[in-house]
Amino acid sequence: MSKVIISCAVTGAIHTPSMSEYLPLTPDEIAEQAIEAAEAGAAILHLHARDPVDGRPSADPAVFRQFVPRIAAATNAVINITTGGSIKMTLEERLAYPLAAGPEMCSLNMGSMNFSIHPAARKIKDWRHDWEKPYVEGMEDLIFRNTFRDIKHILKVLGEERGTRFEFECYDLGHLYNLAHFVDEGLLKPPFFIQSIYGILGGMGPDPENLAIMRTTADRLFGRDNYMFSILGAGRHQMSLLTMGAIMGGNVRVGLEDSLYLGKGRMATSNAEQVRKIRRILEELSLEVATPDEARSMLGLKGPQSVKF
Ligand code: KMH
Ligand code: ZN
Repeated sequence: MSKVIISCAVTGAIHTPSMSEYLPLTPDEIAEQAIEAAEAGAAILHLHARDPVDGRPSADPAVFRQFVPRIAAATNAVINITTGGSIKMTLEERLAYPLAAGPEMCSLNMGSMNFSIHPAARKIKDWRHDWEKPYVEGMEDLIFRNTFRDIKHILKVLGEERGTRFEFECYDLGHLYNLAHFVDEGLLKPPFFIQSIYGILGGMGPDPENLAIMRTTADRLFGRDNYMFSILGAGRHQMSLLTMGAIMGGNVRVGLEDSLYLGKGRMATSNAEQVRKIRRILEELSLEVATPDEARSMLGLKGPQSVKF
């Protein structure tokens, strides 16, 4: 069994400030929690930005630059910048900072889809900011756009032109076939880092059986040696699906982007708390956690030298 890569998705663009007091919003909070998560064992940090004034998702390179350089200076973790941004952003907005920075890794979403947490709005009684309620409820009528041409464009301008490699975010079985299409087009080099995602409303559900379907399909499409399997379980499904995925030989992704909880009825007070919990589980299973440099060699990353954070 090779070592297990722990990714941590620190803040995202889905949860809003009123959903958890622990969700990092400002550049200081994002930097502090990302550094703490790396110190706890996260080898990859998946990063979004938020407006420092009111915590709404932001794609502004000037905001990213208020925390990404600090994280890069304080840790050796792989910095993975989202190209997903928020469901309301244009592709041009989503790519602004990744194109300027040319990171070792970016996320790449493998298909257009419905992507929503609008039912969560019913649980919030008083919202901290005016933007939150319409943002969350508005997801019900939005499409998270990732056309074949969008994906081809990202592979070219980030992959080919900047040496960036990708966390391929696959929310459904069909997304694996989309990935295989780009392999057939000769636009991708293995190993492919497949982030299989369960429990997002609009994607496949959090049934354990789905991990086996994704794993066997990826084996058939790519060959076991040509991809690294990782598991992202949304919300309350996070730790159980990650545990199962690790036993299957997969890697794991935690973080408050994906779940605000540490366990049943218990809010996570930080990203690092979730990293420490999955690390305990992995080590109890006699699995070793990969260092950032081990993750780099497992994934064929270029190293941080040429990155312009
Ligand atoms: N915020 C979601 C709509 C990614 O980072 O690439 C998309 C997302 C995936 O967070
Ligand atoms: Zn993300």
